[in-house]
Amino acid sequence: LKKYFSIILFSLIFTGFAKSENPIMQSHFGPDPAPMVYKGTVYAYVGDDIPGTDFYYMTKWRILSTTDMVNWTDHGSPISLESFSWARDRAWAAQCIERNGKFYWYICAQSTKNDMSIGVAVSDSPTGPFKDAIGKPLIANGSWSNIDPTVAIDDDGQAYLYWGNGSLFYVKLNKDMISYSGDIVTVPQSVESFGGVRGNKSTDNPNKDSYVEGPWFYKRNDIYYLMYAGMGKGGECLSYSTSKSPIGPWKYQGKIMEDQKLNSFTNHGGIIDYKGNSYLFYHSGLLPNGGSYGRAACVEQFTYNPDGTIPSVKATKE
Ligand code: FUB
Repeated sequence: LKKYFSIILFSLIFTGFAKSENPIMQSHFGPDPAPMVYKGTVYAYVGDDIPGTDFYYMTKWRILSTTDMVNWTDHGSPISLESFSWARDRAWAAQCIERNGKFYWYICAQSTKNDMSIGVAVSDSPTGPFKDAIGKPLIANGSWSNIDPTVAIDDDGQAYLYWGNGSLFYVKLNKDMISYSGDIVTVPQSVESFGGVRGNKSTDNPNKDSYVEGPWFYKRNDIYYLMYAGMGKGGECLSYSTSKSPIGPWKYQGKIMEDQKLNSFTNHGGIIDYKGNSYLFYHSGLLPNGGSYGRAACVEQFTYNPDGTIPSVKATKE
């Protein structure tokens, strides 16, 4: 009996009570975390901030993984700007998704044509090797708004790619995940859908919020969610809207994570369910030498309210 008691106590201490340390990777900066659950493992696709820079001059992306939300394995940097012949700078936020055994990693970068474009790399494994799937951008139209792709596949097999800074866009991806059909749609923004309209001074903005960037699109229990970076008092907060349809109309639901002065102007998040729990990923500038251009991925566990709304989540600093 004593032996079993010790085993249970040991398990509780090292699993039940164990908590991920924030940031989840301490050896490198890794902002804009995009979690993906695949076959019992959580993968976090992140960027790579360069200490000492004064802008988001990033050159590569990294992958981490875990099976217990505590111990993270660093899989290094399987793709960089060099992986895309059309990319020249600003290796910004990205997200990976699996379809039919292939992994599609949607990235954005400044292109040689001097705009922000969205590309896609493909692999047979969640950790690579990845290669540019089409040899050119998937979304490119001379705009600087084409950043922060987020992707999800609906129950009927239709995949949607959302993205955008300031404006929010989506397209319906084809089954091959590397092309799309139909026009790029600009999502209408209003107080009802996103809490406010950025830059529109004539708009009443009772929630002091608005869509800025960093969308995270997913479906859970028949509710479609769009989490995104909204504008807080001195930096970005994480806000969200919901819909009964993958293409809206969206209903503003409030802030998930306030602008908590995490030593970073931006915030950028992702949400997953894993082993019966729900997790919010975000980033902070709290690593030594960190800041707005030295950000690292963090995670908090949370519980959805019974009606599917998301409670306010506080960032923990360790
Ligand atoms: O990491 C570069 C940019 O900062 C991202 O694309 C934005 O979402 C913001 O986090």
